[in-house]
Amino acid sequence: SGSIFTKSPLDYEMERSYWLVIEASNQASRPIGSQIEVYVGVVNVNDNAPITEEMLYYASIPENSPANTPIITLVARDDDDD
Ligand SMILES: [Ca+2]
Ligand SMILES: [Ca+2]
Ligand SMILES: [Ca+2]
Repeated sequence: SGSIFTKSPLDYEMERSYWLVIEASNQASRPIGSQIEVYVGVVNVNDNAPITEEMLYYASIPENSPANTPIITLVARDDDDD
């Protein structure tokens, strides 16, 4: 038996999956072994904050403005794929 561990943190945005070739053999003087492939999928987590063009936005709106009055439009990019 054996277990597979990560050597370092994985990054979904860099590599989404791995095909590993696992080889096992006995300890005979003439070892007999075989291989199997293992698919490892990396699950995306929300590890990137959104990036906007400005660090800070100021907006103003007249009091008593009706509901659904647009206040500000900004564009953000997020390095988390999907
Ligand atoms: Ca990442
Ligand atoms: Ca994110
Ligand atoms: Ca991510």
